Amino acid sequence: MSTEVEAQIDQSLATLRAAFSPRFEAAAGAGGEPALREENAKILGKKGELTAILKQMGTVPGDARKRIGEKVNLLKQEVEARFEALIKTLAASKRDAELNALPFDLTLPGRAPTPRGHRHPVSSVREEVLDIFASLGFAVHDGPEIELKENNFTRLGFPPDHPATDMQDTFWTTSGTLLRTHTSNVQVRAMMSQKPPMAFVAPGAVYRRDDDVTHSPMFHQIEGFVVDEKVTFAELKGTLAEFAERLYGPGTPIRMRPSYFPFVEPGAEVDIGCVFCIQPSGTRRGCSVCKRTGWIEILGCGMIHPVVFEHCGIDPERYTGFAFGMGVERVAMLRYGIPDIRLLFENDPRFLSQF
Ligand code: FA5
Repeated sequence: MSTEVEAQIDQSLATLRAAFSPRFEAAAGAGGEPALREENAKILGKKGELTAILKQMGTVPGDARKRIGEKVNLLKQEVEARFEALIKTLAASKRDAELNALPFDLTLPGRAPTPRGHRHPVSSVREEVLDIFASLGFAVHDGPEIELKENNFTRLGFPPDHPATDMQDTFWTTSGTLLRTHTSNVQVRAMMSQKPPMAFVAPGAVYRRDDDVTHSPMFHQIEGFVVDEKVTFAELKGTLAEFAERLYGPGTPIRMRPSYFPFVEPGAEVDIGCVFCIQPSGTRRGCSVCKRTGWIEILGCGMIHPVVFEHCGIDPERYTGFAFGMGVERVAMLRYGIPDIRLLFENDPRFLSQF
């Protein structure tokens, strides 16, 4: 009886051994991985064929059971190994198919590259100007846009009803503060909070009731100032001449015309040789931009007035200093040949994309 069972089990094992691999291959070929797994479960699963054979083992006597047990285990290992190998083959061929498939349609028309953003011309010019002054030893100083009347006007020597206060036509807030009309407020704040020597540039937005092709109600200035013992007008001129050459090119001349600002004495306006009508010979013909003069004004400057030093707690007997202030939009307009300041604030991509 037991030999009969043993022979029967042997037979079943032999049949299964001959069949499992072709069955796996057929299943994988027809239905891929899911079919292969299903076929595997039919053999090795809880109700699988090999499991059923194992259950018959109980009826086999001791020494035969050991022999058959070994055979069953061996076959189980063969089935598992074949199954794993086929799973790997399927995964590899799936990946090959993915890699070989064209990921895009070569016949589609190309897509134009997305245009890259870039700095606004006012920002580029501001950075350029600050870089030049940084290389000349100036540090950057910040100041507030909402300011006290004292720092914007009084300490700078504007008498209460001075026409300059009117001239600058200020935006006042309801609480009695104002939107600064120039970056000269930073001079005051720096001198009140620290001791000389100092060399600063102060960039920022300023506000005035102005609105035409060369004037905007909000624009940007860069203030520069140096305070130390024995600072001279010659140093002011040398600094600005160096700045003009670096910004507008070698050989760009500057000239200084006497001018009045309450916070400097002497005061001057600085013109640069017109960059639009310069001839190869270096002479300037005169054009509509420079109003036929060959010169364009770029900034105001002067030696800091002793009264300003007094108002800020700095000894005017010991210290002298110079200051200058330029309009960044004005510098940008000259740099890029922009005829109307309002173009700089409209944010029209057709305009901005040209820079
Ligand atoms: C001043 O604002 C002085 N604080 C400059 C200064 C500083 C003088 C230190 C002496 C010592 P002014 O008002 O001229 O000066 O303005 C300076 C520059 O700002 C002008 O040269 C011009 O380029 C620019 N600017 C003036 N008003 C406007 C405006 N409404 N829109 C655009 N730019 C302007």
